[in-house]
Amino acid sequence: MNRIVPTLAVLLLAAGCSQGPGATPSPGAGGGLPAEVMQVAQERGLTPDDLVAAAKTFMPTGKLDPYFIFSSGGHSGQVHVIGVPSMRLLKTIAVFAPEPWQGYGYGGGPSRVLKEGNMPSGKELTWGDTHHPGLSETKGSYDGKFLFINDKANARLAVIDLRDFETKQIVKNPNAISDHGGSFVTPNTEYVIEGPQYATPVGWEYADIKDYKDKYRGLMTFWKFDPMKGRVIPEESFQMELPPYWQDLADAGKGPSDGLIFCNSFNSEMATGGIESGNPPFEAGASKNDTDFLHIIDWKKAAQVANSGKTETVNGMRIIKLPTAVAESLLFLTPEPKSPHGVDVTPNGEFAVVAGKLDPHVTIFSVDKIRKGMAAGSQQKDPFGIPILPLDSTMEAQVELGLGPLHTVFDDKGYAYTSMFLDSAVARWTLGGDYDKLNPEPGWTLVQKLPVHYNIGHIASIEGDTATPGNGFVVALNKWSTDRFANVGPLLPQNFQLLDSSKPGEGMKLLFDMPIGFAEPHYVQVMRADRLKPFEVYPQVGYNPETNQVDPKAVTDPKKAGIKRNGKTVEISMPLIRSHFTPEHVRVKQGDKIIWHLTSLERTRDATHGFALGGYNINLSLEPGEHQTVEFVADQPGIFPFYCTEFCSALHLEMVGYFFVEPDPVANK
Ligand code: RUQ
Ligand code: CUA
Repeated sequence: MNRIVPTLAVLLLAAGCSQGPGATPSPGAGGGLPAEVMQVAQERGLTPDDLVAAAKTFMPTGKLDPYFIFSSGGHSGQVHVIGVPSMRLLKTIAVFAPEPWQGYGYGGGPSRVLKEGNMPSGKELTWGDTHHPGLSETKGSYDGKFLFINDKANARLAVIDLRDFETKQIVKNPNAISDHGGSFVTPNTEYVIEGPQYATPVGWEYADIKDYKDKYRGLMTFWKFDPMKGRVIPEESFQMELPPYWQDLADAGKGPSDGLIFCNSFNSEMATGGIESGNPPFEAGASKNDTDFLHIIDWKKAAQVANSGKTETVNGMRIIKLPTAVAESLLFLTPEPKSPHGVDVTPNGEFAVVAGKLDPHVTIFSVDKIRKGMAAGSQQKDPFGIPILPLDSTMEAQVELGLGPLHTVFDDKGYAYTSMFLDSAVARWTLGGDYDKLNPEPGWTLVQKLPVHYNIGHIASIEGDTATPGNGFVVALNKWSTDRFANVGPLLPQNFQLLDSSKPGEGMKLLFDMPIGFAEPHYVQVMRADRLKPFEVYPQVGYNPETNQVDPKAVTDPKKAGIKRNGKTVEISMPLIRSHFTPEHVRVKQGDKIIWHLTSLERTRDATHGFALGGYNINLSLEPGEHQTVEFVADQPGIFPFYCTEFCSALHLEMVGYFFVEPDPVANK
């Protein structure tokens, strides 16, 4: 054996993967470690670091991950739930796109949820570009109750209930078509914020691009959230007009910055493109100036102004117009280095960290200085009359990190972690101010840069965007994976890399690569698993996840199963339990309106049934206790078996029935 063996043994022992009490390993060469470990390491060419990484991430069967990643699914329109540190995919939640496994969008309640998100014109939308998941918060910490996510392509917001991990509501922004700076919540989830991206005329007005400055606007939406109902209340929500500067990411203040929202912009030049007509292309026009504007919005005051009626209602939504926002001192600007991307508030709420794609620094703004500037006002104004607080009056520090800093998260040891897109690295640096004492290095200092593979976008740490971050792990969300995985053709997966950040002195280490073969996740949040208390089965038989109540039409008593005809409407009441639907013969006539109530009587965990009706594009997932109603017109005559799509028992294949649609002789003449 070569000299790697004793090193491995020591490392494995240190990592706690020697035999525990009760274990009966075979005696091996490595100080009590099974000889097989050494042999495998030799055969596979594993380094000591590899073995430690494996020991830190391996999750034995039946053991549970202590953290959950809630990941945007990018333009798959979904959300993914992943365990940390095992990086096992636990669930995909359908949000903006139909998904048959969950019976999402194939009849039943979820189809209604999807429909709510259609365009105001009625145009159907069946995909979304999810960017930023936002977990609900109480006092600035995740409370494990709800998850929100935005759709950048169509300006929509979805509400997911973490009791059953299902999408309950999609709201279409009534006045905008593009969003980005959301979703994120105010510290007690009073509002869910949906910030804008590409400016357009408000509320589907048509205006030529030559009227850009006068007619195009950014629009920040404050969706009022009712935690008891678990729904956004559009009537109590409001919007605020912003200048057409292409607002980007945003974050809500907390602690001393509670009440404020910070929002970047990257086209304060108001470039309007048109390369084909000899104009500077957007990429040049929108990055001409050395600085753009960090927007500071007083949302608490804005809510008061909205509620006092100083708004204009457009398409049912109250809007604080830009002149009102200026007159009421709701909006301030301060310059920030050119083409910024992320703005992230430190856990103590004292600083906002801005990372500029084209600037090698992170710029740290002091909330105290900003508040003083807001109180004093400024003679300097932008073309819309918005006061500009000079950069030297609001900035606290700058830290030079390298190329392409994008986003920053934090831990409980006074460190910040910034993703470096162009460098393909994660930069760890120290926070100053009150954080200065927490770690050995002086404040505002770069301490490590760890290469990642490759082109990192967002970054996440344990609850690292809250008032109470943890520590131990950082996740790098890499856009490119290039050579990290086996070739699966020219469309490559993204790469989530798990980093060990638990030992500052030793620096961060790479632990694990997880291929993400389902569109580009932008942001993720990592939450402690013990904050969640999801249902194991629905709490009562007949529970309708759409309403979070027992459905009045639920068939909780098998004796009430049956078929009722009323004119041309046929109502079917169908309970299901292993391994039958009752009734098994459903006879209707072509052209009948069908209202089909299905109730799972199961109380056993994981005893899910499906309900598939071939030829009618219907497929439901009925979890234990769940009730759903499907409505459709029996417009195709014929004999259609309906069957269960989950292998639920030994007699699963027998869980079937026939839907007889008797032809209408007149219609078929
Ligand atoms: S944004 S990295 Cu929505 Cu950074 Cu994608
Ligand atoms: Cu029920 Cu298969």
